[in-house]
Amino acid sequence: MEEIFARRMQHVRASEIREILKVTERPDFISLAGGLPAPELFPVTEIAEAARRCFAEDGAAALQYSTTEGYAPLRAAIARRLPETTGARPGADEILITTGSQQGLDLVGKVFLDEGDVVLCESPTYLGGLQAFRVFGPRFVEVETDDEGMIPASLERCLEAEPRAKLLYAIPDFQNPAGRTWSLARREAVLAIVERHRMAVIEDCPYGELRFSGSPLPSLMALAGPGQVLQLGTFSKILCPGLRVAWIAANRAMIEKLVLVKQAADLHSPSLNQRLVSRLLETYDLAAGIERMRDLYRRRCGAMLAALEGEFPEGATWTRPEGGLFVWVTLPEGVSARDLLTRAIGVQVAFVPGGAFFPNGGHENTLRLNFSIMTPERIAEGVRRLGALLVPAPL
Ligand code: N5F
Repeated sequence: MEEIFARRMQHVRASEIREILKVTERPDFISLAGGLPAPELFPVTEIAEAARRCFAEDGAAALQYSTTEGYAPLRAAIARRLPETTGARPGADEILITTGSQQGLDLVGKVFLDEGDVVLCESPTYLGGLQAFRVFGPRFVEVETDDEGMIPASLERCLEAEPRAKLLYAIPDFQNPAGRTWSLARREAVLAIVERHRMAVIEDCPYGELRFSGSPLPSLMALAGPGQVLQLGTFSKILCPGLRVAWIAANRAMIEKLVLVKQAADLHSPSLNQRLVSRLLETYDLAAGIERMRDLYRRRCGAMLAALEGEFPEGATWTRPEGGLFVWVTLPEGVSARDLLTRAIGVQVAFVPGGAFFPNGGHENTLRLNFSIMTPERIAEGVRRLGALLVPAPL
């Protein structure tokens, strides 16, 4: 049977996050794995009320097929919000509604990538981005990163070796998985390099609004010349992920291409969900909801950092995020995070081994810890159990 599958399926692997999620659904489990937003902050009553208004005011239209570009009032509302949230200033016709940013990544891959094309990415980078692009058979070239973000000298070296690279995939705010944020100087330096090449920057911004310390920075799209950056945004982490409402902001020429592949993918994102989010934005104070998330995640991140300080062995290091959902841990050389996960599951704790976030392998001594979904007590207990697996008998 294998021979009837497309060759591209050889590149495709299951997401380790999705696989681990299956285990962590058990209620007694301490999950430091998936980047799930805290469900206690989903505005369930307000969403129910917005749904009621959709049916009362729009009736059958909320259940009908609709345009691929997306529900016009929602596109306009997103275009109005972006100058405040990322500093980007697209028009409403430069917004395409997608079914999650995950679909945005798939559409970008379809529009830009032929087999063998080069994608430059941060090392490490979001494994769902790798999964979406991998189907199209690109080569991933990893650009080195440090606590200030992508390292310009490393990007220069990569572009000297691969001058025809097509895409630069970047998550400048509270990166997944490393939790790091690019400094303003790095944003400017990277854009200055990219401007000299015919390539597009894919700026993936699901976490930008979840800053709980430090000062906000302009996005790459806000700083770049016209047409250089496509920015992906989503309601998943600032409202709730289950509605699967997200967007791509890009110039008209790019949006037109993305619309063509979205037509083939799903015709349009769910009409009801788009109208629901649009109604919600008219009545619900989203900014206040995001403020509550920031407060909660600040406390949870603090609990995780304090627990790591107390429980993890000498030689382990970790990042100190100013926002987002993740802390990135580097264990001493030679310690395998995958082996640690096998033992951690035995004591009811899960995380994502870091190796999955490096497209070309290696870095098996790293791990991603999520702090958004568990209470501070359970975070502390989870980190304590992991520390106990590491301390007395190092792997
Ligand atoms: O599709 P959407 O808008 O919900 O978000 C996808 C997405 C896109 N880009 C980045 C950088 C992301 O971090 C995400 C979502 N990441 C979560 C994570 O844990 O890494 C997804 C967890 C849920 C899952 O895979 O089931």
